[in-house]
Amino acid sequence: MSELTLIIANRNYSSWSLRAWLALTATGADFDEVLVPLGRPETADEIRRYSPSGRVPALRDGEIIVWDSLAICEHLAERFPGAGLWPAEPRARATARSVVAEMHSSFQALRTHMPMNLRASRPGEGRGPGVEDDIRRITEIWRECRRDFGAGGPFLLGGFTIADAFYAPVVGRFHTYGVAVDEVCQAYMDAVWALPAMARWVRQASEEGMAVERYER
Ligand SMILES: N[C@@H](CCC(=O)N[C@@H](CS)C(=O)NCC(=O)O)C(=O)O
Repeated sequence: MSELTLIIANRNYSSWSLRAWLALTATGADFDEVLVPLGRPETADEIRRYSPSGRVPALRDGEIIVWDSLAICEHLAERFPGAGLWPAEPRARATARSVVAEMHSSFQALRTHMPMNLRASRPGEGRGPGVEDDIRRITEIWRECRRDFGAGGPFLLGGFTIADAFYAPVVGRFHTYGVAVDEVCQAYMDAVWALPAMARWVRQASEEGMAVERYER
């Protein structure tokens, strides 16, 4: 058994799980995984066995339990300082932290009207009130990060960081709902989609079954 266990939910739906899983995978560390299927009578009790908030993801690191995707990513950045989960350069790091915090605390319209469903293809759907504003702000973040900090690689701050882990579920949503973006944003989306860890998660999501009716409306 590994020292690290990540508790996640269905890959197809759980955008919060995807963030933590991508960050943990980027460390290169061995870890065990527990997947708690959503939408079942036993789901709440099962999650509470691992996570005091009753939400996943949660990370068990030896005796330590960390919950909430942002806290998990911070824990991993501290635990694996060589993994580059935050950019080394202070201005880039401050920007990465800011765009991560913005993603964590905003974009409610996008979450509501474009729930992550990696298996689905719903081009043109999901344009509820406020969604266009969220898309505008997200693509502005992507363009500015790529322009100011992207020189060292294809991701928001160049190399892969927690910022990309946080925006990866949006890339999944834009695929599902057919959101058209400009060239810069498309290149960024392609880089995230082609990331081997992301490709693996998406493939596993397509194979996992466990459809939950309330997320399939
Ligand atoms: N802010 C939390 C949100 C986590 C969250 O809402 N997780 C959902 C799964 S995607 C959950 O645990 N839902 C429990 C349920 O639906 O029973 C985070 O960043 O980890």
